[in-house]
Amino acid sequence: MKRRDFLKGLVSTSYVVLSGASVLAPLNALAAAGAKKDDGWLTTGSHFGAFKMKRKNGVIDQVIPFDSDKYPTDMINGVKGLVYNPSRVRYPMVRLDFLLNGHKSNTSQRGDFRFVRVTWDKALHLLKDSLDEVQTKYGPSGLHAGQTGWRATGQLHSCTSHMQRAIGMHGNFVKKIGDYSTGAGQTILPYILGSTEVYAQGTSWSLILEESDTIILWSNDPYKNLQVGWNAETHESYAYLAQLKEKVKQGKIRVISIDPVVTKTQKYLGCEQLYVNPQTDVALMLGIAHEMVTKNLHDTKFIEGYSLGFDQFLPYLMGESDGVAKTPEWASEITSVSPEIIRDLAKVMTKGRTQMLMGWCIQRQQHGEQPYWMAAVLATMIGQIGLPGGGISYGHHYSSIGVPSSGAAAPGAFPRNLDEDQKPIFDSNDFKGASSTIPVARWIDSILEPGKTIDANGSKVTFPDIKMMVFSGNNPWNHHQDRNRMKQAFHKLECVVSIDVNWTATCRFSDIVLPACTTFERNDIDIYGSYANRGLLAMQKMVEPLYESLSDFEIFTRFAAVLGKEKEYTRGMSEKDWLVKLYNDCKAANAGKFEMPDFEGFWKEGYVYFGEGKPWTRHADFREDPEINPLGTPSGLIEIFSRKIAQYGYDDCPGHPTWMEKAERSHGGPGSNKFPVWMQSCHPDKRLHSQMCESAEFRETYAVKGREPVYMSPADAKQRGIKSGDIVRVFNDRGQLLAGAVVSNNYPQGVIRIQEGAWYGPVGADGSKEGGAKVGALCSYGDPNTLTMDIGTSKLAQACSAYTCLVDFEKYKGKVPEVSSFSGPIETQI
Ligand SMILES: Nc1nc2c(c(=O)[nH]1)N[C@H]1C(S)=C(S)[C@@H](COP(=O)(O)OP(=O)(O)OC[C@H]3O[C@@H](n4cnc5c(=O)[nH]c(N)nc54)[C@H](O)[C@@H]3O)O[C@H]1N2
Ligand SMILES: Nc1nc2c(c(=O)[nH]1)N[C@H]1C(S)=C(S)[C@@H](COP(=O)(O)OP(=O)(O)OC[C@H]3O[C@@H](n4cnc5c(=O)[nH]c(N)nc54)[C@H](O)[C@@H]3O)O[C@H]1N2
Ligand SMILES: [Mo]
Repeated sequence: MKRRDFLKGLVSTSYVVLSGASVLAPLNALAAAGAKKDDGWLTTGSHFGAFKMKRKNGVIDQVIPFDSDKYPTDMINGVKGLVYNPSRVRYPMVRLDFLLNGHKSNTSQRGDFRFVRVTWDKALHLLKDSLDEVQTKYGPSGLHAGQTGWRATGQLHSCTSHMQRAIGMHGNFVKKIGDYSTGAGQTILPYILGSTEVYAQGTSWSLILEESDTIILWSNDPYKNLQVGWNAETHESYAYLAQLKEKVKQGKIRVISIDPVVTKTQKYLGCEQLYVNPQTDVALMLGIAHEMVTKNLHDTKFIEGYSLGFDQFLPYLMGESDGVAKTPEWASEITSVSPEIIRDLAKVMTKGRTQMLMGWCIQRQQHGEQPYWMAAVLATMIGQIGLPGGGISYGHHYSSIGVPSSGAAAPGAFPRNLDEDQKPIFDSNDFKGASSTIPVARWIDSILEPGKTIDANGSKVTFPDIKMMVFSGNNPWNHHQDRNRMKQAFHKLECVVSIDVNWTATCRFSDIVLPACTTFERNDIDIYGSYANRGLLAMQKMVEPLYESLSDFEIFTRFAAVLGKEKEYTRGMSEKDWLVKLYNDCKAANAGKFEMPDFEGFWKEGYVYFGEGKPWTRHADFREDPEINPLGTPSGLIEIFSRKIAQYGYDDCPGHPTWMEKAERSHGGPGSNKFPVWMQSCHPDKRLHSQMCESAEFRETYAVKGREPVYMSPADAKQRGIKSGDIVRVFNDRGQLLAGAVVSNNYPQGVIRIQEGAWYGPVGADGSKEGGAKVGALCSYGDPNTLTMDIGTSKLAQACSAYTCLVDFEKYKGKVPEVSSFSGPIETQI
């Protein structure tokens, strides 16, 4: 991207994606009342990219990508629907029985949709009263406000930070460690490769394109997943994928996608597809490794010079320690990949330069640590770690990893924690013997089994007795597993608070709901290009906050005022003051290196551009000299055997990578007699998790009869008398949902996909919204987490295992209930 092209991005109006029309009438009027005069194009950033927007009659009318964005995502067509949609939270609201009975309310009514409108003042005082009650009765272990998620971009308004700083001014609370994305990977890889790897900058795409002979996409769909980024995406990675497509066509690079399903990337690149039985990749990798050793294809010099513990792993691989040689034949039985193909893979991967690109999905399953560890062992045996276009990456599908970083200093953010000299009102750190930090995906366990002690990453975690939860910028009734189990846990909570833009299921299962405005209704600044850090974007307010919604900054400034701590919270600075400060601090940090205009100049232009970074090879320094540049592992080397992990003595995560059977596995594995189908709940093509599901018109572009699609093979469909467009009931012993069938050759028999982020919309047996509160309710829209299993990956990471999940499905013959997900609460008067 040249500077000239980038500049053009801000003046062109040629690429009109959307025109006005079809917003809700009352919303229209309100927006118009609040909006300023119509002016020209404004700029903004979002997870979906950098846009320009234009208003008409006070309403956002056109949304177009920056000209420099040559690969804008389709999701730009859903952006207006993020602002104007029927699910918006319009006013502060309180659950009916909570308003009547407070902490003694009937919590089994939670989720029955009945809410009462209250004033902001009332809502914020209720929040304070609840916090007072919990801190007084239970102390900080009674409060969990530590979940995080994909809040809107923006360095100032990052909403979870606002919530945590403000709640922290009242008292301490339980926090989380890790995340749902890479929970197993980020825990195991520091032992193996010395860093989390998953969030590290990777070898530049340009070098991969120049040097690689073979690229293995392992459980990896970058063409789908690079549409969004942690910050505003430039979508430059797509230019590299386009070059890769060309090289595949010319036969210059061989790309193999190892995946149970045909991915969007595989179709785009026109590359090879290798089917593997779900959850069996470790067996496949072991089979490949066995063949490498048998044929002496592995790089013994690299193994000796750069790694530790191959000799402790070898007896397991060859079957001397457990009597089972991990031969291609053995692997074939488990994986359904033929021994010939496994042998060929061993040859192909050790001939020429091979770049392994791992996706994250295979570590979101039981024993999810193992495929990442074993993949690192394979890469070590190939011996190309630290070479351009060789070795292993765990992140090229994510947030522009592989696009060189500009090297500029990024702007700071609004502080999440208290300032050093600040103290909370309830200044206690007494967690009553329980842990103050718990693995991110184990919070429902904690609510259900307070006081229980579990193993986690070499330590013990004792579950706190959580009585109150506060959520902002994440949607746990999207992201967590097993809805019916969640309901049971929520019955035990005295108070649940949600600050969100929309009536998500999390809001509907809360007691106090506070309306936040969208990112398009406030001013902010964003990093342009996530890892590439190409520049800074002005996020210019498009319209005033709709209804009674407020920015998160404003919500928690008001709450801090209720605590008598407004000045402490804001440091006496307004939104504008903060933006200027964040900008000027960044300008000072870049002085002499990257030129930045003054704030006013930046705001007028809408962006600052830092330019391109230099191509770079991951682990090159380690390869050059492992003594001077050791890895962050205990030995400084790649640890094929980890003494530290072995010393933990975990049965589900021993000292070297190991194939272990799963609690549930399709294709002949445990549980497949009863529920023969593996459900994968991959990341959505046309959403960011649950975000944009609310965008009603856009949702209709992929929904089937108003339901979330369930993708299935022709064979499975035929066997059950199902055709595309039918409404299907998907079920197991944990739950049931309705979804709309899409029959597709991309799916093999025994595998279905329902994308995560489909809004949970439970209804009772009579089809009523109220009935949705009950355990066992039917999800009317198709949230896959109605069916997933809520167990930790292992005693090491205790991470999310959503992909260890078997189901069955049938054509739905009952009366089809209305979808309850999107219409908000049942407004009730008292
Ligand atoms: N079955 C299954 N489950 C999964 C996964 C899977 O693959 N399968 N993936 C997991 C992964 S990797 C992840 S990252 C998680 C994602 O889980 P989450 O991060 O919880 O998902 P989001 O839907 O992005 O939730 C963000 C919420 O923040 C709200 N929000 C956005 N902007 C603002 C704002 O400015 N202010 C406020 N107050 N709120 C705002 C949105 O409306 C939305 O409700 O899901 C996990 N769950
Ligand atoms: N469009 C879009 N992009 C996103 C997101 C989004 O919500 N929408 N979310 C972002 C976030 S937070 C994250 S964490 C990443 C997620 O990144 P990933 O977790 O890598 O993404 P997925 O697309 O869920 O899964 C990738 C592939 O893994 C395959 N797979 C699943 N199980 C197995 C298995 O057992 N073996 C093998 N070999 N393959 C398997 C799936 O079929 C799929 O093709 O995506 C990011 N990008
Ligand atoms: Mo994620």
